[in-house]
Amino acid sequence: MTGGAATGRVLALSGGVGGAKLAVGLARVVGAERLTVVCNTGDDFEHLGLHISPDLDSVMYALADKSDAERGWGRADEGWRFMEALGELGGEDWFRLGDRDLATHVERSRRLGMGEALTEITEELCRALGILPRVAPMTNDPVRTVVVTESGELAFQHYFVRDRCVPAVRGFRFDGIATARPSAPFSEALDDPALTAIIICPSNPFVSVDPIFALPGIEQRLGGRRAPIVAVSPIVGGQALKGPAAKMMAELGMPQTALEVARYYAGRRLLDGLVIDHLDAGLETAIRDLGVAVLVTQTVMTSVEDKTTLATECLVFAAGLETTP
Ligand code: FO1
Repeated sequence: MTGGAATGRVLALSGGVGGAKLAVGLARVVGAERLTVVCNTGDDFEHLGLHISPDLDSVMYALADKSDAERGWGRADEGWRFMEALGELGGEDWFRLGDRDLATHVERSRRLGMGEALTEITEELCRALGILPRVAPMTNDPVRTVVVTESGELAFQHYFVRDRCVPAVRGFRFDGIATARPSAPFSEALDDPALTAIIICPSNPFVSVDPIFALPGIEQRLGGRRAPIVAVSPIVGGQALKGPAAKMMAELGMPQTALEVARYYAGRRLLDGLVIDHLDAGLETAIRDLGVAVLVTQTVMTSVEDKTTLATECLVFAAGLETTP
């Protein structure tokens, strides 16, 4: 690795499954004390009397090497006896909480109920799980993503899990965003003079990254940044690697391409460089024409080596980018 990225601090902005994969690579490359991973909390919801933070969970389990590789969410070596028993009782079983995973939600909810902040609870859960990089919610304040669909408004997890992303999307709303304040670790990372790269993980731009950008003051603070912003496209060859990003783009009347991802972020001056897959190499010139630098590489992460390689490439790429605040 070259330049500041080898010594400076790195801020990663992440949603759930895809973001968690790159976070694992960054954690191996950057060094724990120099990495902060800020997670979307727009997906959070209250369910069965518990507070669930799906993106924090996905990132924590991935960094602790406890996530289920096939599902991408939840814990490996999981049991489902709680869900079976809940189903027998006629309870709500569309959102699957594994027996081990349940412990996280119970403990987090207990502490929230005692008045502790999500940031501190996350820090302690991370400590207990042996996670060294700083993992933080984007805010301690409640923000809830609402998906506006052709069949009405749906709370995010109802749209995503219960209704399996079937209703056509018309737009999004982040309830609570106007009064939400960035968490202390997020603010500290942004203000850190040693910050050398901001990495937008390959997460859904509309429902994973936008809630983070929509926090009051964040876009302006990013506009005055010194550190370059590099995003990894979550769209590869016209498909989302995971989740409904491509389907959402089509329903919103946007072409389902990495070029459109570049336009989406760069239109708000929130992008200096985009990492795209070899499959999308044909879009390189068009993305450069937007004033966005491009790195073409393998972005599909299957093995730990893929995650580490992509993380290294993102940081080297960022180190080579000039920014004009
Ligand atoms: N995703 C699903 O598709 N089905 C589930 O039943 C489900 C349960 C679940 C429980 C805890 C948790 O932390 C995440 C869970 N997820 C589930 C994943 C989650 O809903 C999404 O991946 C994210 O919200 C999108 O980033």
